[in-house]
Amino acid sequence: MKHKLIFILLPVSLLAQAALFNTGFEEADWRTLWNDYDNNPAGSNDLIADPGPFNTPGNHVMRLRSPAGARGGADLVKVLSSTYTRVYARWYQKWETGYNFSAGCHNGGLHAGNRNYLGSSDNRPTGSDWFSAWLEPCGENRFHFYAYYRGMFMDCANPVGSCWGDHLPCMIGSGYCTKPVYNAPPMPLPPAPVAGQWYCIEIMADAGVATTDTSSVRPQGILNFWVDGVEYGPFENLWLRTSDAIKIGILYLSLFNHDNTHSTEGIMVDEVAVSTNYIGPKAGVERHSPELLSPAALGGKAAVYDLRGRKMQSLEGLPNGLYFIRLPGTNSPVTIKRVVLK
Ligand SMILES: [Ca+2]
Repeated sequence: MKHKLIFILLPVSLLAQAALFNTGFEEADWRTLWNDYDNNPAGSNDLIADPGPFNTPGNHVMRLRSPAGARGGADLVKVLSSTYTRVYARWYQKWETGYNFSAGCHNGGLHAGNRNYLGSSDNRPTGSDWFSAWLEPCGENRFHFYAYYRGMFMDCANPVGSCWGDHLPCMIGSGYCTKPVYNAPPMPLPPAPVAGQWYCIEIMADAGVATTDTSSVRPQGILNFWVDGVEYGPFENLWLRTSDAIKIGILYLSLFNHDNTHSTEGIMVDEVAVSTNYIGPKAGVERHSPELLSPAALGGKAAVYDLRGRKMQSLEGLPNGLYFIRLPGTNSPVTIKRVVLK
């Protein structure tokens, strides 16, 4: 007997959220919401009509495209009204159909410290200047953090030699992935995005303890991320800062390409939210790939309950009906309604 599984995400973000920023790009004066020095010119930043992640008639999204035939990028910079030790940012992102994933690239994320360090590379932050955590598929195919911070260790020969950001999780081999604790966990691997499909991306950065001496003080910085409500971290005890003054204050949505090999097609973003609490996918019915949420992909991390709240021993062999899968999350586990059709 063939079983069909349908997964539906329920609106369960019930925790009070300290919203710091929200936009669905439906504001006519959208440019005034952002703080880019270049004021987001047409051609790189275009508000376009697109049904978006929820197939909504009349919806608008922001399209970011790199300048044709050249190194460069397009971005959106939001300077929050204050700075914070822990920040969550959630947005929906789609790589346009035709996007060339093999071109060298970077995407964006959260930034702490002076905004003029945005996009910096080649040098280790001192810990009293800045740190950043971008979520991207670049160089790995699968989603991972690309992070610059005081304690970065993977490919940083400073003060003599080049210095590049850490990959978390690290999936590009033992030459780069030098600390097993931060290497790809056995289950589940983050997905590899494909063009033409919307992804719900959420990242969290916690600046941790400011210290100059990690031999006596645990730095306790944390990075974590979720794709379509599934958690792929956390990455803990990172040494992100040496000064309490370095806190998270900027959302940076970005497409950057290293050279002229990139496609005309770029990325689209929509439904952006920033909070001091876990946000989760936008409330409503969403499609999830059965593959992403299969029992095998979930490993032992999910708990299954029936409609009366009774915990089930296994996903296998359940009779036809509705079940809830509780996924592990830092603050607000996502609940998935699973429909078993036989
Ligand atoms: Ca929109």
